[in-house]
Amino acid sequence: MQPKITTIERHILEQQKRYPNATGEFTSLLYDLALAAKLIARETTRAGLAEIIGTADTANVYGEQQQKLDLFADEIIYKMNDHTERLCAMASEEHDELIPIPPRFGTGKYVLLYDPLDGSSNIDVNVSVGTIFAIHRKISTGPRGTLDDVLQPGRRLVAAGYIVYGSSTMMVYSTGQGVHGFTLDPGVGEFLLSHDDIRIPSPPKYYSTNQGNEKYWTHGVRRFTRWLQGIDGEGHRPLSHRYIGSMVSDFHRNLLRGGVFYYPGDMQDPEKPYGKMRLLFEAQALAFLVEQAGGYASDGVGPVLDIEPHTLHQRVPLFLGNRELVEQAETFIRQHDQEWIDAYLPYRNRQKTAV
Ligand code: P6P
Repeated sequence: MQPKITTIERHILEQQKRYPNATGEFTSLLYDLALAAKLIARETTRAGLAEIIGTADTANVYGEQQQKLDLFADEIIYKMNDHTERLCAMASEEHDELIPIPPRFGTGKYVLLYDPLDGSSNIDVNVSVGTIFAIHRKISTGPRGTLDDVLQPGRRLVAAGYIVYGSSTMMVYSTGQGVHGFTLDPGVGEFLLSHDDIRIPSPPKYYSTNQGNEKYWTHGVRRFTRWLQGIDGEGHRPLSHRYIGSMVSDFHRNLLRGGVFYYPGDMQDPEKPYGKMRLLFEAQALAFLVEQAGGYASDGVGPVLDIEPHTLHQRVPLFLGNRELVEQAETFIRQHDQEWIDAYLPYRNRQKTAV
């Protein structure tokens, strides 16, 4: 007997029925993201053939060379949402500033934050990449969105998700009712439910981190890594190391098999103890998802979802995965890394600024 076939559109509609006063705006916003995902998937799978491969002659706010596909994905998501009157503003990892809704269009009650193509430096070597998105409710009182609508803690997110463009294209999202995964059937161009109500499994199997940075790591992070490897006796059952260099892919594998992804802060430059990950465009969305799946996300000090953002491109150290693993990281850091904590807290607790 054929299992029930559920498209992402039907699943989103069924989720909406749980919110009696939902107006459908939110549902349509998720539809539009699914459509954007299909358009981006089409380009990423032909990147090797199209003129779209390779680097653009621009860099983003982090000084990172932008890939042509970064800009393509960014444009697709923007054009899909700039006129729908569901958003009051957007924010993208590829844009220095808040992205306003063009004055000729009305605005809505949500704000969309997104990393259009995470891990895009892997495109040219055919390694899977992903899109990350997060949706907050508008909280500012004026007609147009402001930074206040974007600089909200992850605990207030109404939805988050990612698309992973891998051996198959999958869209994984949550509206706070569990985490659900859909696989794109390219034959019909539909995302079909393939992973209903994902829960991060235990015991975990993998740890994912760039061990090339070990020389910069704090003592507590080194202890945590040896613990994961089962070294020094009292360690955890040894986990296997898997690191793709594309966080969405590493996160997706660990979500389905159990494990931890971490990109810690370090003291290589005591002025920059905050690591590499972006709080608003990467960490909040994945933290929301992993907690919805029974896991936990920390910056090494406490929950990522409780961090009060102060700037649009704020960085954050990130430990993401099975709760028992992430909490162990916090314990080792608390025991051994007071110097790093003292260097990081002033950045973490900085007051909001315009940029
Ligand atoms: P590194 C990609 O640029 C990214 O933001 C994540 O997707 C990935 O996990 C990480 O950076 C890779 O960084 O320093 O290990 O190359």
